[in-house]
Amino acid sequence: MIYKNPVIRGFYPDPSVCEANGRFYLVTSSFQYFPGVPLFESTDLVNWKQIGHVLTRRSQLPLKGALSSAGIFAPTIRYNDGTFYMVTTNTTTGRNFYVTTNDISGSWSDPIEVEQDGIDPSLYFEDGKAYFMSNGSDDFGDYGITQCMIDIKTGRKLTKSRTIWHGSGGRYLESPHLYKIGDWYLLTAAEGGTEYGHMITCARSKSLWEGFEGCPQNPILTNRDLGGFQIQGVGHGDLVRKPQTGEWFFLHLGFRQIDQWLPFHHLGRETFLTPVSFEEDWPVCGDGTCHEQYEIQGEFSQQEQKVFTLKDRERWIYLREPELSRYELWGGTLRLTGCEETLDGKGSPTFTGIRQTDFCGELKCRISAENGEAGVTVYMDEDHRYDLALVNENGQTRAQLRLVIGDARYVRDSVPLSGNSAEISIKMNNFVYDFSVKEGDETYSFGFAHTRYVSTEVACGFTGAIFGLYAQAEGAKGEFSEFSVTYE
Ligand code: 6LW
Repeated sequence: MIYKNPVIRGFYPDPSVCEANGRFYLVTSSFQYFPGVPLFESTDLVNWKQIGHVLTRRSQLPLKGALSSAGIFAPTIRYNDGTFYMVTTNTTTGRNFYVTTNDISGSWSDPIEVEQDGIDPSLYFEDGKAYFMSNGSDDFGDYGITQCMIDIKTGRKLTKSRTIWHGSGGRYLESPHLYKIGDWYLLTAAEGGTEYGHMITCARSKSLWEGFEGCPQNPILTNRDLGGFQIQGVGHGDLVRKPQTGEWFFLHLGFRQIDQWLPFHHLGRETFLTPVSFEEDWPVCGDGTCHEQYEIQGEFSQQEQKVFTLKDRERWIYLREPELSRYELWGGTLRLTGCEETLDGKGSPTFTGIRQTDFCGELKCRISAENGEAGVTVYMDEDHRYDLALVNENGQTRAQLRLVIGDARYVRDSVPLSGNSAEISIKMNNFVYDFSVKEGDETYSFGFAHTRYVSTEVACGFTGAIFGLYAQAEGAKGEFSEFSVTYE
């Protein structure tokens, strides 16, 4: 059957995958958003359903003061002896930690910290022993992929941290994952930075601690030399074998430019699936690049979710440490209560959002506002966003479009509305968002704003566009109903 990439669309970067009881589980990074670490399930590696998040409690996820694109970085998920492990870094506290569960649909433990620095931690289990690796400096000051043995119950280090590989020479050596395949320990990693030079490299050894030799074909996967090609930045991945067919794959990140020739991406880094074969015991990804579609074994059909609503609860996220009493969902209506924090800040404004997962489509929502502002924001970060809102002040309501692009701000108001409720629409394609507000038979068209100015190339960082519903100003009330995002 043929499948299309990406297999998980929208801002779901740094995928890691494990297999347990005939199913696959996948996690991705979540940065300043709460809950943290989206969790997906699949039976065929192509169709992924989000079943929740791993970090769902404040005790697991301190995000106070987390800057945009800080917080939770790349996680790794592993299954060993009946237990799931998810290990990651909270870059805001600077701690590496893991959480565990025996029930993938239940809650996860409180964090167990490991005293090793660096990012992108990973675990490897063998003969009742647990090995912890990350990038960073080891206990001898040597920088690279660094490993120690730990007591998996407590996280305590049982050995010194020791660098086992220095990479193939690319900048930002990260994303280590260790596997035993045949007689070899295979170590995969990412290099080149998570932009256009990104790549997957690997090394192998017969020993866990030394002698790792780089693959002569490194990088084994990269699109850095493909000009005029929409899929870029492929790298940071995790290997998995499909037991049903014996096929191997990388689940890895990549991004889609808004156009083959336009180097901007606003949907964030997404999750791609690339088939892997083994030649002379080295992993080989076809011609070494990631393509838009592949033909693989098995009978399945790829289902893409085209409509998202408030009912897709597992998809909705908040900023940092939300005060959940400000959010009430009744039937199809979400009621938000504003607070003093605004979208301009780095706190927890009243905001709940869902990722933009594709280029073309339309967002619709009925909004009413009281005592302040209630709207929808196309949110990349506090300094790169487009807000379409109803603003209710002194008993009068207007529709307003606010564009925030770094230091440049543009605000446009409609004439006063006759009531305090209206339908908003954001039509989108690869290049622009087109904003309008309708009250009764009257439509106010605000014109369009370019996707490129909320792209990663402009905003920087590691996240992607989120459609956020928000209420702003102390005591402001926003009511949102008939919310949908429909992709073509
Ligand atoms: C992540 C690192 C990376 O920790 O970007 O693409 C960082 N790779 O491995 C943030 O996602």
